[in-house]
Amino acid sequence: MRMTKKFSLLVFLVVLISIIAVVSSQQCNETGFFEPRSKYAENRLIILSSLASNVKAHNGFYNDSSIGQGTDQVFAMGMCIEGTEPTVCSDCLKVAADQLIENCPNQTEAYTWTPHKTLCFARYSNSSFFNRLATHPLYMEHNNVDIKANLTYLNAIWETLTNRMITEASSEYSASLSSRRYYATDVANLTTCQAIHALMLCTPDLNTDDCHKCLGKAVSEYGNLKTQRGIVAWPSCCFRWDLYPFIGAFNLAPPSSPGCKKNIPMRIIVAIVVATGVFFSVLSAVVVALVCRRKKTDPPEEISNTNSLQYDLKTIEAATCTFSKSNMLGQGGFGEVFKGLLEDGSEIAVKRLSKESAQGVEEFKNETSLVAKLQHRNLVGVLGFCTEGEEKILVYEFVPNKSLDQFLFEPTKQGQLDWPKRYKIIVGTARGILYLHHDSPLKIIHRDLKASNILLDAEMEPKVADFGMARILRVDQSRADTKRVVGTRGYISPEYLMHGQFSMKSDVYSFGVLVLEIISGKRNSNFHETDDSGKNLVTHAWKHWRNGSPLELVDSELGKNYQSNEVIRCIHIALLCVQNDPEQRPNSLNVILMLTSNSITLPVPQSPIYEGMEMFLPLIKSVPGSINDSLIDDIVPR
Ligand SMILES: *[C@@H]1O[C@H](CO)[C@@H](O)[C@H](O)[C@H]1NC(C)=O
Ligand SMILES: *[C@@H]1O[C@H](CO)[C@@H](O)[C@H](O)[C@H]1NC(C)=O
Ligand SMILES: *[C@@H]1O[C@H](CO)[C@@H](O)[C@H](O)[C@H]1NC(C)=O
Ligand SMILES: *[C@@H]1O[C@H](CO)[C@@H](O)[C@H](O)[C@H]1NC(C)=O
Ligand SMILES: *[C@@H]1O[C@H](CO)[C@@H](O)[C@H](O)[C@H]1NC(C)=O
Ligand SMILES: CC(=O)N[C@H]1CO[C@H](CO)[C@@H](O)[C@@H]1O
Repeated sequence: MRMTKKFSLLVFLVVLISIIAVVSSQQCNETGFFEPRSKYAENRLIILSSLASNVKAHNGFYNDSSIGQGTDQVFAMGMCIEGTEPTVCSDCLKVAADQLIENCPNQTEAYTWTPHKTLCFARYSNSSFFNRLATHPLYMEHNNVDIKANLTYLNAIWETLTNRMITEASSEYSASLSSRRYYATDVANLTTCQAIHALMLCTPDLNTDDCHKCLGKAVSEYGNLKTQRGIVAWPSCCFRWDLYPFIGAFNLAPPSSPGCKKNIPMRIIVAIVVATGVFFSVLSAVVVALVCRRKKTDPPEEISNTNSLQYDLKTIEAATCTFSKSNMLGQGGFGEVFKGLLEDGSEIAVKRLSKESAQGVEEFKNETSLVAKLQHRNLVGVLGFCTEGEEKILVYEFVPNKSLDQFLFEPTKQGQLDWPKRYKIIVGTARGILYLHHDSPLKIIHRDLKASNILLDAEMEPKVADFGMARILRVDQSRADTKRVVGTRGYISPEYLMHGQFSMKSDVYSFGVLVLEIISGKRNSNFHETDDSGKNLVTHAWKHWRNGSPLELVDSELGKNYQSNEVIRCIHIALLCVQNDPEQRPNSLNVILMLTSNSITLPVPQSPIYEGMEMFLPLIKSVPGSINDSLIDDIVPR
């Protein structure tokens, strides 16, 4: 009984998502426009409104030129992929026609390939286009995530697959059943649990040669980019691929490998809804309200709530190709991080914790469930966990754009960070920290804020990663184990480094360092200025501040393209954050206020230089491991 209810909720969510996630691949021809109340406008509406029922009545393909005369005549075509059920086909064409009417309000010509429960096609024009190859305008869409594979190998697989499919799709032989349909679907294995699924389709009015040409052009248009999913289309043909089977073409057939068990956690679905925007967050609020209401009337559901955060190891292994090297994103402080792809197509990041953590399984589950409740647009979302045998794994939302350090300190990428983007990253990061310190139910001290822990999403919005690890790994919250300082060289506040004392003010210190790095484009940890006796970026910034030349600090990559008062204010705030005395540093709420309101007068910063620091520097320098990312684990304070 309970299973049925849960299942129906899941179905409801899936339906909800398929309704809201209709992606349209339509192109309005910007070469000609008609008048709003013309005869042509009227005829177009008539022909598009009846297209769905006409295609349904004509076995999945229909063309029409019977409406209007002369300059008012409208030519239209509609079709679904081979074998689509008539009602599914007509539903798809309704969506397609609606989108053409809505998105191409006055264009004389347009087409669309609409993936809605199947793939369907609609096109109209004021001149006859039947039997004619048309490769304008182009529609192309792909995600920005590359297929992770050996490139030589991938190119070979891709070429074999697409050539095979073009031949298949454009041959008369594939023209089957009731009418000629140039159609092919195919799969090419990449690894034991990854395969490229692809579809090719031409409109049936073309001849074989034109279909062949059209598909060849679509494949070469996409070129050597190899992203995980995408679509390239023209008015005459369409090429679509994905690492997973997609609706319509593969009818959501069981996945190619038996090891890849289907298991879509509810939270992922909710997460997708949330990620889709403000409108959808309202919807998800409804969903959450539904779930919560159900929980109240149905107490045993509470237990399965923790379970819904739990992933089986099988699912994680399938998603990451059993933690393959090609899926590895990096080595974090607490274990390796992998990119994963779930079967519903959603992307995750998986942190496989090092086995040494002595944490008990129940504690781990409880703490992770608590940390998973922390949700903010400037935090990387925790989706769940997996514990089986020796494994302890955290599952995170996948953030596409890599980490801040990879932009900030890479000569080839620095140019992408103009001042408005850097400013947005500073403010967003501060908001994330404010949430952790003040607004979240747990009041978390991050303890390891640094550029590599700030991830950037597709809009370059920063998301703080790796928070709550002290809780999850059961490190004492109020005082560091005096033998173990967790943190990264260059970002650790003096009192933490020297005495193992940490507080929210140590995070504020790290934030200050981060801001100086964002402004200067230089790392605090391996900062070298030949003419400067100060050993690091903080003292360098302080020196320029005192000399009245703060703008000397600014990354030369920015040239003169920044607002100097905004930059100076940020440097000022950063210097307040790195003051030696933790009491003097602002808290994160003040940091946000100072960043966002110019009417607040900033206090005069005190020196960041810790008297004992100089003598400590040789020791810090001798910390083994990589300069950039090493965790200082075993500095024993004197
Ligand atoms: C179709 O419309 C375009 C502009 O809207 C016009 O230039 C062209 O002459 C029209 N063609 C026909 C056959 O009516
Ligand atoms: C087409 O419609 C858009 C808005 O719907 C309008 O801005 C544009 O001027 C129109 N173009 C012509 C040529 O009528
Ligand atoms: C768009 O316009 C171009 C050039 O006029 C033409 O070749 C093409 O067939 C048109 N596409 C559609 C969808 O009508
Ligand atoms: C990539 O694959 C090709 C062919 O399968 C192989 O010859 C080559 O050594 C591989 N390269 C790497 C870096 O693994
Ligand atoms: C692809 O992989 C699946 C499952 O691993 C296997 O059943 C199938 O035969 C493979 N196909 C090819 C062409 O190797
Ligand atoms: C199925 C169908 O209606 N086919 C027509 C499409 O248009 C061409 C050109 O006008 C006709 O010859 C077909 O009969």
